[in-house]
Amino acid sequence: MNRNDLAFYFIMGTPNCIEEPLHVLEDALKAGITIFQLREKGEGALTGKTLEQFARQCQVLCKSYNVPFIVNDDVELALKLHADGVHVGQEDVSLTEIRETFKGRIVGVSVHTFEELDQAVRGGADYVGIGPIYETQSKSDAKAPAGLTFLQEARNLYRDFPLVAIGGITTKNAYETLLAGADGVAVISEICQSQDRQETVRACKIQMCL
Ligand code: TZP
Ligand code: MG
Repeated sequence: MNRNDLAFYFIMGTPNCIEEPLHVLEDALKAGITIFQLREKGEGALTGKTLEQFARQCQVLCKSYNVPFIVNDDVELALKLHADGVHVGQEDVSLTEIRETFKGRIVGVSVHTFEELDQAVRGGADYVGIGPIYETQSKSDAKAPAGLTFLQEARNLYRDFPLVAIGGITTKNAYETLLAGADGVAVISEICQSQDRQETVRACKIQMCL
């Protein structure tokens, strides 16, 4: 994968949005997100055919902006849609099971410990998500905020492995995660809850010197 694509990682599902989800995504794309993950979770989340249809619409939008389209958790959907990649957590299907299937495509893994990080790197993940760095409202089963320490330590251990900071990332704190060693930030609510999404993405990118 192109590591620079991780610089501004937008994650969204319909339950995260206060306005029409496809408008939310298009605003984020217009303003310059570099990769997108469909994470359809929580109350009112789409399922089945409706989810597939929505996912396809997101995919078409991403393609038109030349932005990679990643599917969270749902490996079958990712395969069916020929998504650019898949992102899995520790409770999802194992990396060993999917690495071969997603050959040449992006596989991301969420990690919280050195052991998980080590397994992801050895198992051939393309990047890992590290978080929550700060307090988040967007993940019901989120672990306690870890601050920047684990991210810094991960960077010291793996000088050259793609790391993405996630959890409570805002325009104000995005840059410090880059200083701590992240290649990029993954953001849900800062964009989805914004009254001016394009401005939020642009402001965040300026803060990160992107
Ligand atoms: N994984 C760790 S924190 C988190 C996920 C999916 C949620 C991030 O959302 P927000 O709104 O940017 O804090
Ligand atoms: Mg998961």
